[in-house]
Amino acid sequence: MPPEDPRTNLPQPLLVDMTNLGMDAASLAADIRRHFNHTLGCDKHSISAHHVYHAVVIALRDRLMERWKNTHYSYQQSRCKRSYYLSMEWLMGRSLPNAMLNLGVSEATAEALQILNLNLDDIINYERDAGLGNGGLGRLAACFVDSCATLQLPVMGHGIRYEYGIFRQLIKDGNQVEEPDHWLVHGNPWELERPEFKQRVKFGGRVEYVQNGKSGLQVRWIETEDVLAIPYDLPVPGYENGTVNTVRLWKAVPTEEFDLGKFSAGLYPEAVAEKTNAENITKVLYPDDATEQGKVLRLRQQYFLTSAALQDVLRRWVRDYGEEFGEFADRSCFQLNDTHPSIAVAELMRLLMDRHALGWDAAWAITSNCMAYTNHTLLPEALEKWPVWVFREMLPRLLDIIYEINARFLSDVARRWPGDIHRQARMSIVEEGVQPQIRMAHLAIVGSFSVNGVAKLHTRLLKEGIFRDFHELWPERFNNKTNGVTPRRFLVQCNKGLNELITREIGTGWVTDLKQLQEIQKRAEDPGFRQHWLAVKKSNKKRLSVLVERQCGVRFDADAMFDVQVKRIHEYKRQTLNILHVVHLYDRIKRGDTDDWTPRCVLFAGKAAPGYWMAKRIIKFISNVAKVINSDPSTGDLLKVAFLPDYSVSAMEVIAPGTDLSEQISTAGTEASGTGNMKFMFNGAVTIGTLDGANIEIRKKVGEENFFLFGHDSEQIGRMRSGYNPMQIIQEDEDLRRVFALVESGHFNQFEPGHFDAIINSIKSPGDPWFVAADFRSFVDAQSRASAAHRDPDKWARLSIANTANCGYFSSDRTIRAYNKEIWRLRPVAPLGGNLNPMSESGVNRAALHLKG
Ligand code: 26V
Repeated sequence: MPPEDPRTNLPQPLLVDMTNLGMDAASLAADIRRHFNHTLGCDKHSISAHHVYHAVVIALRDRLMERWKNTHYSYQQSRCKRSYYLSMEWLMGRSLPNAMLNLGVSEATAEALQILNLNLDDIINYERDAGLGNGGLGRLAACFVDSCATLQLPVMGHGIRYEYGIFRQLIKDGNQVEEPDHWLVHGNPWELERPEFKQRVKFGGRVEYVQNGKSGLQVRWIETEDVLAIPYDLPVPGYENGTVNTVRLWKAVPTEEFDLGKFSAGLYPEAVAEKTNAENITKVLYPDDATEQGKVLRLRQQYFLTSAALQDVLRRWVRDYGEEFGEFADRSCFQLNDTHPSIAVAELMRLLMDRHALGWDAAWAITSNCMAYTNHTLLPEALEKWPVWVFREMLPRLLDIIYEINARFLSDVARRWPGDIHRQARMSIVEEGVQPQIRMAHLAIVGSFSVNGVAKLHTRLLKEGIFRDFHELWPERFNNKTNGVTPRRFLVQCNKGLNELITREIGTGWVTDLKQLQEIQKRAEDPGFRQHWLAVKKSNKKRLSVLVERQCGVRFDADAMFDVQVKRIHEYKRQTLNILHVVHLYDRIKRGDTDDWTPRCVLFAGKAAPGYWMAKRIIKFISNVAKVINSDPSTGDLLKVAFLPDYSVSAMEVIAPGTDLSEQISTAGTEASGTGNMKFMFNGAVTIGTLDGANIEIRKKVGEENFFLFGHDSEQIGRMRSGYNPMQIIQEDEDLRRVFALVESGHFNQFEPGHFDAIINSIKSPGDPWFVAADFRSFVDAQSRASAAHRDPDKWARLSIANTANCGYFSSDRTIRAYNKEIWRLRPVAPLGGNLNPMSESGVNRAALHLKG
């Protein structure tokens, strides 16, 4: 166990008189050398990439540390309102290039490494991604905290310090093979363990109600099996503004009693087994974002995170404000990233009542005024429900509270719609049935003052669809916050060429005020600028080709059109539609229909949930099609296909800059927002897409002439659900008929008969929920418009420039300003001591200048 907190006895001289560390190359080089030799104790025999990387990180971390403390002190001193972003997933990616950029020392660090004769790229590439998430929802959290720090908002993230992040994907014989991602094995120099802030989280046991003379009913949750939560803090630097916020990740460890009781009773193996039990809670990230499986361990993880986070917040509250909670809801807000942490509604009630002695009404007034819920999916199979019996065994006190919340809520519903028992059953937090279940989304909505979707269409569909009853009851609660992504990582950092070109033209203001990119729209008329633009794209395509060749052994020619679909593999995202188009192009080559051909390199990447059989079969299908096409000499340079293994945040940082055509082709009404679509747009890729999620808003901003639209819209899809006849569509479309004939002939699975029947049958089924056949024709037509446009480099340059020029709205800075204005209502707080960076405008915080926007 970590030793007890020694803070109270710290001598003053230890803390004060810190001189600020130099931000120039010489100071950095000296510190890297010192850390290498002294802190890490390396000598000429022990030189390794590992130690070099660590020495560089520690040198930068020192500089973050000063700013981290200043930020923390300024928040504390100003007694400002704070928000907490509770998320089961944090896809942070790499921290080194981000820290260099946001500290304003990218060039100085590069120079320092030159002085030391070290290679910057090698050091950057040495870092493993922090892959503590599945996809969009986890990366969104990471983009959001980047923007919060850049806007100097007092927002803290809470999550789980999984020992194993998202699995590593290998492709063997065309199939996905999963390997554990033991990302912490060599330590994580970015994290700071804070044992002094540990919390105790209870599980199991039973609830005892005792009549207590003066204070009424006293509740005791007893005979529990407790687990300790130890926080590990990650620094989140704002862009060149001196602010460093925190993402606090919790690790589960056994309590002392666990060990002592059983050890001293001679039950050594039992004691060790229980220890493992506790540690299992934060062992591994669930890699499934497709279906709710009701796994007991996952609920344990959710409660562990939520309880640790809330107790941590209340601990600080009591330290700063005492046992007085009158202003708690005015000074705290919890943003729930999907329903995963929505047990927070019941847990805050429990803590306020059982631990801080508030009555129900007071506790409810607080809870329901500081919780805010974001929904990220419309797919019914992903909506979380937990069997009541699981709750009763694992969290009996929480179940009691949920029942009470529900009883009070249902009487409100009955008052509003007397006698409408069907509505009551529909809205109830408890779904009745053979196996009653707790509907987490209903708990989240009932307990929150704000419910938001993540793109305009998504929010409208929530209000009209799955949450319709709730919207009728509380229309004012519902709001939209269209997603955004951080331009620091997904443009400045990942696309040096474009960053330099843009900055040469319009200065640096766009980095924190992305709408300024509008300025480059005019430059599209300048042939020199267009040339330059295309040259940057080409060099990024070459970088991507190197990655593809190394990983897949497929040669992509940078003169071809790079057509890219990277995202989780899911039927609704329709990688199948894309591969059918590839088969159609191949069929055209085989029948000699290649006049006015645009050479294409089609890239796929993405992980399938390990238990999602169909998604894995889709990977196999893509791989087989790729193999046949790439090895057929008649395709030559006209068509190449590759499936890049192990898609990740860092991979996207190479992929997006090298992409011409961005595939955003989900069935309309299924993709809540999408955020990959925005990363591609930043980097001058042109979208081919449906009217789904944020695509609709992207198209509106960039203009319809700069977007390749296809497919049925969500209303048409809704109407098609009855009487859908894909067989007829296939019969009547010669191209599609030929594609099916080729696939069904076994051309792509000569030695694996029947391998793709499930995929074929699903597309041919009148029950196909994703309407692949229905959108094929218009997809092919849109693709040939894209091909034609790409054959004209001038035209393509204009399309590409227009996309970057109009991407400003999709900065997560804009999204976070909206969350803050309409939900959190935080005041920005600059750190004590200002920016500390002599290289940038001294002490002036640039982001704050744009805050009004
Ligand atoms: C869902 C589930 C459901 C079953 C239980 C386990 C589990 C774990 C993760 C998820 C995440 C699915 C939700 C998600 O990632 N949604 C994506 O959120 C993005 C950010 O808002 C959005 O851009 C994507 O369109 C949406 O699919």
